[in-house]
Amino acid sequence: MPLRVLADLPVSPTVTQLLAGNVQLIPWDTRDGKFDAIYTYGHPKVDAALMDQLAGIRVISNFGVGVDHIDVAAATARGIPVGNTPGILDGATADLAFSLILAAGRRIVEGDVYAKGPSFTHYDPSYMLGREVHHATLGIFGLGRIGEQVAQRARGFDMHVLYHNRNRRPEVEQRLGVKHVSRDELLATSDYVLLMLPLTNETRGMIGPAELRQMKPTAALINAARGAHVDTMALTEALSKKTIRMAALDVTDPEPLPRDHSLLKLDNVIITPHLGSATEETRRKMAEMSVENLLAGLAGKPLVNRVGA
Ligand code: 8YV
Repeated sequence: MPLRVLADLPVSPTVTQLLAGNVQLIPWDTRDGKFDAIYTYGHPKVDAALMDQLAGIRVISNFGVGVDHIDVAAATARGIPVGNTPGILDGATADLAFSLILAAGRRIVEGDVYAKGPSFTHYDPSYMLGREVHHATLGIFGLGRIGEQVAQRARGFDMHVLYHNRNRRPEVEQRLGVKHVSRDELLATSDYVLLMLPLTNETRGMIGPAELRQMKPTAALINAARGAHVDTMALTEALSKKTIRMAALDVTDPEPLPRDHSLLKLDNVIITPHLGSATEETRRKMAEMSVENLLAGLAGKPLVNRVGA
């Protein structure tokens, strides 16, 4: 009998190809019969109740590094290893985060729409003035693997880089010339506030009305991590009232936003549809690593990358 893996279908053709008929992927809403594993491609919720319903599964493999949609503690308590894909997507995600910084500073998206639209009939040097990126201050919440790569890119733009982490990283401070500051100082002094940290109970809702009020009126909020770090209504209000200048978001809460959400009507927000790691090269590596994790777990072998190991 083929191994049965619950998966939020459709997965990419690359994943299907790599599985090469070794396992049968079963649609997410199916719950009958015996299951051997769970494969999460988007971010379907995997909680203790699901694990108990599918008793006997040997592994949960996630396509991606963030596992906030999976109750890892519940999996560990049940002896189920959870696999993810760290490391391989850092460069792509840092590229995307940096492109959001540039787009927010230099009004790239708005400029594109204008240049292609009916109103652009006359060049005017006084329109669409942006804010500089070079020599500006970038404040990174979450100087992990990806945050560090953003800091490295920021050096090439002569930016002053501040960061706030639970744990300081003296080696990175020295190597990249970044400065550890308090949460309050980061918010109050940064021209670009970048969220680049995992979603946990501590970080959920970390940017609310009070934090937005602490930011400079000229500042931009950049989120390339998880939408739920930010209170969406508070951000919508801050952008409408222009208490901050701009937001550039690769993630939202909820994701996607309802199509009639008021945030979508504002012209001082840029939203990309969770493209952080979406390059051909990185997606291929993510497919390979997540499939390796899945097959290892099914075979009762150690995962290539096990969360919390
Ligand atoms: C993925 C991500 O696109 O790795 C993550 O945590 O958010 C993204 O890189 C996503 O997980 C795929 O669903």
